[in-house]
Amino acid sequence: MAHDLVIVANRLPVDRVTGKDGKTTWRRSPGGLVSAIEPVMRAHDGVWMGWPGGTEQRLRPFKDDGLSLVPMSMSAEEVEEHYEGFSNGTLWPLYHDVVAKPEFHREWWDSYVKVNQRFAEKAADLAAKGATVWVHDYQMQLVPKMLRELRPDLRIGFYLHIPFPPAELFQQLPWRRQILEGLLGADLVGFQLPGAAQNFIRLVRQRVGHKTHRDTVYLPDGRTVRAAAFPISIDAAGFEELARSEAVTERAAAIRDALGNPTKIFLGIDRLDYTKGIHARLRAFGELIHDGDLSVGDAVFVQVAVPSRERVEHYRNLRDDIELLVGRLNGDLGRIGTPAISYLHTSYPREEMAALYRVADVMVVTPYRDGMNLVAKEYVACRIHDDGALVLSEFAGAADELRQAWLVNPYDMNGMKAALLDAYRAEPKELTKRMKAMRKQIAQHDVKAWADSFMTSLENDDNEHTKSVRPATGG
Ligand code: GDG
Repeated sequence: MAHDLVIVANRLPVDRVTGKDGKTTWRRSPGGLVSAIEPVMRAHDGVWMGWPGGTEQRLRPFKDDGLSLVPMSMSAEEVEEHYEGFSNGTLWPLYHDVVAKPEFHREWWDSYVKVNQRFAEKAADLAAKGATVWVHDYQMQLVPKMLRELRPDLRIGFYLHIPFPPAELFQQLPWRRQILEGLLGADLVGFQLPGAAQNFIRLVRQRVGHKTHRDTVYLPDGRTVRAAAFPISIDAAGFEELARSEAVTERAAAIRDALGNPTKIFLGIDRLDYTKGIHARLRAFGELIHDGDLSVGDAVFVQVAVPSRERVEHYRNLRDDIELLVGRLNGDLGRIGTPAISYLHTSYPREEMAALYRVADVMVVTPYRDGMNLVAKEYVACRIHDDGALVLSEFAGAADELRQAWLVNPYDMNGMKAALLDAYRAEPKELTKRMKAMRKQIAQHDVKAWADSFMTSLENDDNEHTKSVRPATGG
């Protein structure tokens, strides 16, 4: 069946789980992307294609909770080269300020091209005449061009969930021109922040040699491509409702109790990723205790580290580093039954996340670089009593909107310690003033507003020009 809306993403919104009885079922995967796209899918009779995880080859389209899903299989070699390799070993560190050293391997690139081509062919099969195809994220940057070659009748949008780096870093990539040209197959290329869109436009002018003006690229074939910022958000009302529920309220009280009723609870929740600055924030907290500014029992740091990309060596090493630090800090600073840091390497249902957000007096989000960071926004949405402090890295996209947070530079250890202490000591009046302003921002700019604004631009922008422009040069 042909569809009016096709969502192309590396991952499906569900994970395949095998029960104790050997039966396989689908479980909705956590995360912002799923809740962001779901309403758009329902409104447009859409279909979502992506990899369900694993290496099973013969998978059929299916429905889950009313959503039409098309699983795309990947071989073990493709998982290693396309997903773990080029996507997470090359692009992820390169696009996050080279926080870790990106690796460049020609076999990884070949696999990336092959997988993108297969996804483009499938999208071309699924889309009705004149349909809209919305391609997501860094694993799929060649799909727009490949798809346009197969189906020039489609409207194609692309959205990048992670940062887009400045030219000075992007040009390290041996395949920089192919990636830029891949994205230029779209009619609209969306980024989290205006700076990322500007980086892209500048690179297209410099490296591909196309004419650009403000947010628009003028292609020699008469097409235009617009690059603009669409900051992603969360289902703010949904989170608030969950936070207000009796079950979550009770659970929040139980968590505080279990932690020994400290005066203040600090909280970090992150995928275990080297971009998130987990190590630095725990060190800052540990030093505050060591210096005598905070005391164990009075303050506790709950750090939830959600398992992520565990087959990639860098991620395994990171886990070891963090766990070594937690062990050391608890060994040096903790008392029997009262650790300084309560560390959990696990993932939780949404209800537990909401209870943690409700119980946290100081939420600490300190990435070295982050496209947006939905955790920061979820915390704000769950603060139904307009209290609590958010300590937020200025290098998270969310810092553009959440100006009333305690903004920190995660590379500045003393600055981070001062902000943690200031947030810990803040007067209730100050907390309320800041939290109210942030809650207003999140309520007005929720995920529905994000999706509507992207779709409206994609469907209504005029994508033709009559300017005479020279053919592409550059390299
Ligand atoms: C990428 C970009 C951008 C986490 N653990 C659990 C759980 N989560 C949910 C959170 C949140 C989401 O996953 C994480 O989103 P973040 O934005 O914080 O970070 P990334 O995973 O790196 O996301 C990021 C995002 O894409 C969207 O564009 O903001 O910059 O890096 O929603 O709640 N959910 C549940 N259990 C967990 O244990 N249920």
